[in-house]
Amino acid sequence: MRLDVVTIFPEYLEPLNVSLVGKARARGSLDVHVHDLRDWTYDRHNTVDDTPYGGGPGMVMKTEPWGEALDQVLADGYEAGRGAPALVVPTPSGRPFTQELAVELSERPWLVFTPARYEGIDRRVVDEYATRMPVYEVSIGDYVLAGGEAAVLVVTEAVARLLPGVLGNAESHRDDSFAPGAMANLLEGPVYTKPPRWRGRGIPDVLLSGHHGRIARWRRDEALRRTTAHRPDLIERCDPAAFDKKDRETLSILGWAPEPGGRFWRKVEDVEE
Ligand code: JDQ
Repeated sequence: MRLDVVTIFPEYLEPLNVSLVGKARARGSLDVHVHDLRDWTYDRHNTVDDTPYGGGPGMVMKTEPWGEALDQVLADGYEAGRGAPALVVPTPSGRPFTQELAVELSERPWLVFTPARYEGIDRRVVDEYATRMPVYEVSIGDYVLAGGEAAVLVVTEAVARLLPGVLGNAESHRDDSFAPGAMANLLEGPVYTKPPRWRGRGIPDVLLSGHHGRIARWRRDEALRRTTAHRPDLIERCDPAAFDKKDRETLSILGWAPEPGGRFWRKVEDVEE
């Protein structure tokens, strides 16, 4: 997979050289190129921003440097015979970046990222490239960053670990929470390793019991406990068929009961407390 990133802070993308993404690059599964947007400015001050039409605070990134940068990055890629590019535009007003979208992006041969600063990029730039290629405007969460670079690192790491051969076998065959199509998207419960006693704290007995069935049940119950506590929305949108008899028992102990349609809904008694 080829990745191009156009930014006014190329040094912010240095982490792409290390760890998982760095290994993927070293192995040849990933070819990353970071470009300085200011290389496509021609005035003395390398201007990339200007005041917003309609007034208001802050500055907006100008059309021309983005247009020239993207035209060249795209032309170079087409010349090298790469597949169809997709543009990935981090923005707080984008569609939520999910594991499902990470899988979709990981199946593309070539991603071009446009992390902005200030109040974002003049809208005409996205509108223009959207006539030529798929454009993904993505938000990595409901909080406000100062620019898109951190979002590029997040998206890149989520995508890179899905590329064939990037993770070791042990890691790659685990079934992730949030894997699309998983029956129940539950959060994972706690994990433990040696030593068996640390600062007076032991390991749950069941994990030392050797009873694989009981261990699996305990893990499932812990997953249900964590999910109801931190992400009740995941329980509410679950297919009721995802819960077996024991799951229902556990959910009931946690204060959840099925509504008439079968979906799980928090018990009224708990809401009123
Ligand atoms: C940019 C900004 C508009 C703040 C400029 C470029 N999930 C997520 N949060 N924040 C971003 C993404 C993000 C992405 C790119 C960005 C923020 N800013 C600052 C722009 C309104 C508020």
